[in-house]
Amino acid sequence: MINVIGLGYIGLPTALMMASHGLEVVGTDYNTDLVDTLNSGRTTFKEDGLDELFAEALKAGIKFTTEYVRTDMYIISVPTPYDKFSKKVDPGYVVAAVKDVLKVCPPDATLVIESTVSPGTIDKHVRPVVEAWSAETGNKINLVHAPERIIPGNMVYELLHNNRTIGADDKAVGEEVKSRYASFCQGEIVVTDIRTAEMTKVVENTFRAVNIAFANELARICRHDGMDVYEIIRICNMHPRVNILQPGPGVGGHCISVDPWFLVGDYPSIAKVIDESMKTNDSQPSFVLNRIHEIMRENGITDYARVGLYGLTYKENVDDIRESPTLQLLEAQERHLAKPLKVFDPLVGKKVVESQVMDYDEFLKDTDMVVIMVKHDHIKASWDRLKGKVVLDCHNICPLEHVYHI
Ligand code: SAJ
Repeated sequence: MINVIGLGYIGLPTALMMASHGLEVVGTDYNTDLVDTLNSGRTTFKEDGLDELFAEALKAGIKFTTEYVRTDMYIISVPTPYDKFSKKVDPGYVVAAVKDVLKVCPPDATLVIESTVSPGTIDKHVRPVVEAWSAETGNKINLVHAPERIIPGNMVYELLHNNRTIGADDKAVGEEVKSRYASFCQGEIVVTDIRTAEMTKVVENTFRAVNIAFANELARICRHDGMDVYEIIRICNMHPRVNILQPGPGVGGHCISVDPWFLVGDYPSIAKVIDESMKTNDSQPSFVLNRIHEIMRENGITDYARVGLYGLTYKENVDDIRESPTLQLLEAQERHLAKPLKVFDPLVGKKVVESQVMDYDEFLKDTDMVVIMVKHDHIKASWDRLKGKVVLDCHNICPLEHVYHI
């Protein structure tokens, strides 16, 4: 049996996937509301295919509880926030979960950490806890790191098809864990050591962050001299060895806007390119704010109440608002003591910021300028609604005439 600890964006789909592929799974989370919701037959966030997977897992007998279960394998997928000041990973939740597992697990159990951690975190923060337990009890436990790779918006597909990395102290244990993941994962599963697995995960997200920062910097260069950054990137990407990502209003989510900071925090005098890239991405919402001011001035719009931000989530077609560029923009605006711009997001059903409007009609009413912060399918379905308005399109998706870009 597998006990999955932490039923958030990664833990829940992983638990469901394993259960629906014949493994006996118990999902544990200390959040009673979340466990109650799951036990009442509802999922806790929106994701393509998740409800169907949930139904299959329920049929297969998955259980949800706030208790830790005595079993031979645990998967820990709890949050690993970072300290905004030191830029270092905060392993507090992982360490707490490991301590709780150690209270109930049998000897020789396998403890798989899925949460993203910076290289060395397991040796520095988890291993001492495990070794102290071993010294006290005379028992052994197997440590493994199996970082997830799935992208919100396409999680179910990617869980099935992505290649995976498993880092283990002991190759045989790594192979055993691999066989459990192979119950559902059709991709290649590489077994390596823990430190390498930790590093690859952070490096993958850093690669993407640096590439996005490059695109954002190009957008600024092109804005400065009136060039079309999208056309330039499109043409460059026709070169067989060039693949530049797209500029946008900023980088959000809990991965690409967070993980690269771990490297900056741990290697401040070495990780220069990464540091500058992260600063570029983090300042992108302020760059958009400046564009809003410029465009308002150009169009004689003086009243901020007539400008609306479309999109509050960190990217398209997800309901996740963590580190969202729109929230970053509103924060930057607040620093200038300005009244917050109104915001609408069709995927965010409850009010998370004061200036949020819950209805699209109401949002468009009395709005002269719309800033497309997120490219949800929802806005693409009705471009006519924006006709006659000034549009700042941060994603180059709007087909209307006379649209502004970043
Ligand atoms: N973004 C751009 N320009 C682009 C692509 C993305 O500005 O060309 C922005 C998005 O709008 C968003 C942010 O970057 O705000 C991140 O979005 P994303 O779709 O690139 O990635 P995430 O954070 O949803 O998921 C990433 C994925 N990592 C990689 O692609 C290397 C995913 O595979 C990881 O599992 C996930 O991080 C994670 O959990 O670490």
